[in-house]
Amino acid sequence: VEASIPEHQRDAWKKFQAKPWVSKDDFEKEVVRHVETTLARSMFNCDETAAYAAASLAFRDRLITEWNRTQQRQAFADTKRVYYLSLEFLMGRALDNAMLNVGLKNVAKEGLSELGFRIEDIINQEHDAALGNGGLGRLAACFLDSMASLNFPAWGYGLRYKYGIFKQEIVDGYQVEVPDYWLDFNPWEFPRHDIVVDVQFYGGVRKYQDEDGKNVAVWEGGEIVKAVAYDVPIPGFNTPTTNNMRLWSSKAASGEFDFQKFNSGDYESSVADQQRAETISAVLYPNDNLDRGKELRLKQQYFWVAASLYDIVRRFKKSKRAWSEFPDQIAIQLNDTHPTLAIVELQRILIDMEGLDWDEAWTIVTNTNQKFGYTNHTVLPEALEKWSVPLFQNLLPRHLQIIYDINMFFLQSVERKFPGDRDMLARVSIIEESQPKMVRMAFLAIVGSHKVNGVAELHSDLIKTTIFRDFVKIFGPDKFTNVTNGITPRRWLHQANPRLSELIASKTGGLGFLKDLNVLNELEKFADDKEFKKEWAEIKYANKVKLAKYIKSTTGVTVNPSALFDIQVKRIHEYKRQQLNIFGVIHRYLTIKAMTAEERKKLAPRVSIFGGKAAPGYWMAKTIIHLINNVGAVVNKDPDVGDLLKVIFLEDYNVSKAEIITPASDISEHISTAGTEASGTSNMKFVLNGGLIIGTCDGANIEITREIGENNIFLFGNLAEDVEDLRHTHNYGSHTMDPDLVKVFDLIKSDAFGDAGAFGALTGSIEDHGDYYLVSDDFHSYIETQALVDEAYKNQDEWITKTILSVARMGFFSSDRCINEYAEMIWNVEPLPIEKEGGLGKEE
Ligand code: GLG
Repeated sequence: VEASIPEHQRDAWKKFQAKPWVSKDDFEKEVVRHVETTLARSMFNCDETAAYAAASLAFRDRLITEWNRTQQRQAFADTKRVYYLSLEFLMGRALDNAMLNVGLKNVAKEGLSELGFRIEDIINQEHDAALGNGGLGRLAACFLDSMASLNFPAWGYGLRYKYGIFKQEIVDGYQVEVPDYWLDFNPWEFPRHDIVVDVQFYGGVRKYQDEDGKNVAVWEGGEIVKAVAYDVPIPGFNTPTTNNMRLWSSKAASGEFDFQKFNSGDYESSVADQQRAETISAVLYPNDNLDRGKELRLKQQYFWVAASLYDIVRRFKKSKRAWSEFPDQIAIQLNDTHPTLAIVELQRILIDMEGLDWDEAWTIVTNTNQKFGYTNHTVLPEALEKWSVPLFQNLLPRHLQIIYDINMFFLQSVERKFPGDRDMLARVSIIEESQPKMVRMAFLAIVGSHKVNGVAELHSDLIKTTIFRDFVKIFGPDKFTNVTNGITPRRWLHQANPRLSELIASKTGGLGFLKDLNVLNELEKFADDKEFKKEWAEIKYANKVKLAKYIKSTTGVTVNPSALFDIQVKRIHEYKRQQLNIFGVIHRYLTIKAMTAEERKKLAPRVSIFGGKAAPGYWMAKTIIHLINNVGAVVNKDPDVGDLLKVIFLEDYNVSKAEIITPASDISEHISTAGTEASGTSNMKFVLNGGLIIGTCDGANIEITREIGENNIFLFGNLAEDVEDLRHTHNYGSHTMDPDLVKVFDLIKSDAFGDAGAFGALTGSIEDHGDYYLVSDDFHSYIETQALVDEAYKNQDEWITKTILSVARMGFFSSDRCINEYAEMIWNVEPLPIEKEGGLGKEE
């Protein structure tokens, strides 16, 4: 039923249409109204939490007005849309971002101050939306910001996890996980109880021929779970465009279960069913770069994909276009292989529900035009998704059949191209002939997508020469491309580092650089400007003071803001090599201990700061955290060391903490074993905030070097092309340990940092078990390069120049550039122009 108001009654609507507020008085009026009515409180019991709630609601109302207009505009224009499917959106906080993107932060600041609150305190009330693990999820969040800021008609589709990534506590040096129940109060989402999709699981497939002799497959039985939509407005920066992120929440479809199995008189089991349904969207899997193949995870994936595709198809059908036009109207980007089932689901909808024949349907799914694109984020074998065939058969029997058919047609085409090459067929088959058989999701994603991209140049080259080599031969090189990652300068410069943003604005003619980051280039001419450098250095110092205060308040340790701040914050993983960093710290500790008082005076004081979560089941990563904390406990109270070295582990690293940490770095560490980090994105954030990098030739470090110049980065270590040979010598030749690393291990083994037994597996993985991540091979080079950092830092004048030049050359790493590349190369979609007054489209 169309719910539209008839033409002749629309005048009343127009007269009373919501108008976005703009003035300080209107803002205050809205805040007070929300405190008094929505929250049922008053000025006599309005604490910071209530003020945060009311201010957020005031902004939410404003966003939703623009959101509505944007949706109307996009619906009316009816041009091609982008759907970004991601299991993770690591959004962080929304209020500060909303205020800045709509350009009303100052208004809000004054308004809140008149009402008796400091804006910083209000911002700090907000709980992070932490629906992601690390870079993959944060990339999705940056992309949403860019798509809205560039006026692309684009939606994000994800899952509304009740529990986001766990909160990390450090107890006696160990990581302890605490659930993150973040939905207590979330003013940023709009439940759409009218948008509900039935999603089917289990059951069986009945096949028969209809009267016309056509083969029909019916997926029947099993159970139904409901997907309820929750919408989150995504405001663009300095544009009325406000896009949508739609997150699905699972709910039991009571009464619609398979009644044969369902004993309706049994209360206990009816509650169990309820809970089982809600379990689907209950919790984010806390693994980064690791696939565990759990059934519930596959359930999450299908639940989310089925609901999203249903929604996309429904929207398409409203336009009454022919199916053949589907690819002209819709681009779907698969963020990693997690949403690969979308390819199968679309084929299923077309052949089983819409009655198209296989070829017609498969042409729509794949060949015709820009449709599915697949972004690969890793080459690590343990992260490549595979699903066991028996598990698949049980949960999604019809999809498994379709996958087998897709594979059969695919292998036939390979056979035609490479007749008789049986090894090739076995290598590229979507079904791995193992025990049990496995569905290789990346291969399915490649076969069903028209473009496959890596996330930095080296990574995109590596996927073509290693894991997807055969597919380049089969499909040709053009199917594979690169889109180097980027970050949104709105959050990662303007919001996180307001003083730096202001200084840049004052020299480049306003905030234009936030929309065209290449404008930063104009800073080059200030790289030797005394006055400018002084201000630049003052801002860095102030950011370090702020972090030092934070460190003091959370860890109790006093650090000197004049020391060199050396930061490594990211998920804890052996391939990211936090162990290399902490071994380097221990080496520094040994060096200091061996020095005379005179020698110590010449040393540059350093604060080594770590942060990051370990996956709960990743024992080695947890051991690394434990070692870092124990080293800190010893070093930080050693009187011989004093201010020369402090070791800090910051608990519960997340997006809002990154906003404090990133602007305070002098040097940050991006030291993965070459060839393992697909891109990295925090490397970009640190440089954009005036910090330098110590890093390996890996991921985006390589392109950062190319952009900012090799004088402005500290590179070390073996190259990706040599890694395999080195591993081979470790395993089959001799593995000689670096002598300095041996001394470090000796100290650990002397129980200097607590019972050495706790660290045996860690040191053993390097000494005795092949040193897969090349820690010993790179140790010498790492230590030497850290010494170069010490030297360089002593010359503050040159250091500051380096940081200014680096920032000036970072324009390339804006996620706006990424989105434009995706739009042009992969999606074939154009932005929707905004009419000047920001008014409604013709529908008004
Ligand atoms: C991955 C990679 C990172 C990459 C990020 C975004 O490990 O190197 O920067 O995606 O593409 N799993 C990830 O976080």
